Amino acid sequence: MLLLLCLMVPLASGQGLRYLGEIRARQAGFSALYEHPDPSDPSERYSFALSTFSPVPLTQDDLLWFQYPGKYLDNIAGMDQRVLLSGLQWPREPGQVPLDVFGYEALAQPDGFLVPGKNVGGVGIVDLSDWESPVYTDITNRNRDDPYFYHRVQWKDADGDGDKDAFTCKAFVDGDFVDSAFMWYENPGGNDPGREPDWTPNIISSNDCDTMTATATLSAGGQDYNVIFTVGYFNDKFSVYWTTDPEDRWDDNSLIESRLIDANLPGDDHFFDVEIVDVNKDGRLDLLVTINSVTDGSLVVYEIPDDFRTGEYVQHVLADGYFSRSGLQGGGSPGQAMTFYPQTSENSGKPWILMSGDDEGTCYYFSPVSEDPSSWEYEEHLILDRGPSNIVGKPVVADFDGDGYSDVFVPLWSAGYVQGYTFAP
Ligand SMILES: [Ca+2]
Ligand SMILES: [Ca+2]
Ligand SMILES: [Ca+2]
Repeated sequence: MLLLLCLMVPLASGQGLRYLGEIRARQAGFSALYEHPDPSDPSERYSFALSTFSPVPLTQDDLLWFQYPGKYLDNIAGMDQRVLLSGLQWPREPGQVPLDVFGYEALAQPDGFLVPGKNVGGVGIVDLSDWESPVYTDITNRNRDDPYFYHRVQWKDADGDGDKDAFTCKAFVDGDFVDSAFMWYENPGGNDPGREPDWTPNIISSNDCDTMTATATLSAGGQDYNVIFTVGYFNDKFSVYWTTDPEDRWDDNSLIESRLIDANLPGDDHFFDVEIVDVNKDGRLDLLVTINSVTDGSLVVYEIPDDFRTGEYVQHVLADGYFSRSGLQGGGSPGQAMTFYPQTSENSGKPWILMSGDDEGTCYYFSPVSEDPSSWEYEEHLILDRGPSNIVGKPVVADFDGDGYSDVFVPLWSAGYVQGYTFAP
């Protein structure tokens, strides 16, 4: 018991990161940075959304909103926390919708997950043009067919009509049975497509991607391609998709190609998430990937070859040995990882990495040991350890108050808090 009480206090936060405090937030899951257009004050540049969820069937969940948290770094418990939406079904990662999609500020909120009674998901658009009364519209029509869940949306014009369509992956999982699709929903255009339900679905492929995606522009054979990397957590596949259409259209499947990058994970390991970033600062983009596992999860990099279509993706393990302590079936570690700079103006060197331990109940950051591009060595810093039976959600990092130092918020799902940290001295 004493040990547990000790663990309730954040452990030594590693050099440079300072604990600020915590605020109550029940079942805090995925947080998502939101950048306000044209802020008048540096502390009003960022807010963050936070999905919360209960796995209990037939309950309903909230999407929370933290308005200008940079104004509250000296009073984390007093942060401006609001319920943006209620009535969701196990919501996954919220995402800011680019302003040019609808012409107003909006979030995409995918929802639904494994448990019967909560597995009928969709993708909702949250119209934020009136902050006092957000309007939710399901563009996927969750009652159309089987109970699919959704995790993330990318915005890209698939059919060349000038409006951006919603690329996503959906999955239906029942025991060992998986049915999933990489697909896009066609933006219907017109006056206000963000208020139009039931966009037309277009399936690109089945049983490859089921959860996360990331986009990049890559050159190969003297040509630029806007590519989409896809994660198959349940399918155990990690792939890249591109179109050979000269106008970058994705509405003819015969012109879409894909390449399986890796499908050789051992045992109960699963691809979790990917960020596309030049990790080792050699001038070439890399894939920062977390591999979630019950027993030996890892943080890895795949170097993107000169030709992403044909070359070899060389893997480097940055850190490993993470394991689930939640006691939950299907639990694994680590969760998601993202790059950042502790001082936002000093961004010429290798980026640092923030990583959630997920079912390990931890959160970490990693600093590069060397600026040598051939070095993949990192020093691991433990930010917090809530002990066994704890799950930590997706953190968010940015300079929220505009003082030049990055600040970090970590959702503690089981404990029901969001903790704040800063790299400011
Ligand atoms: Ca379109
Ligand atoms: Ca690189
Ligand atoms: Ca700051």
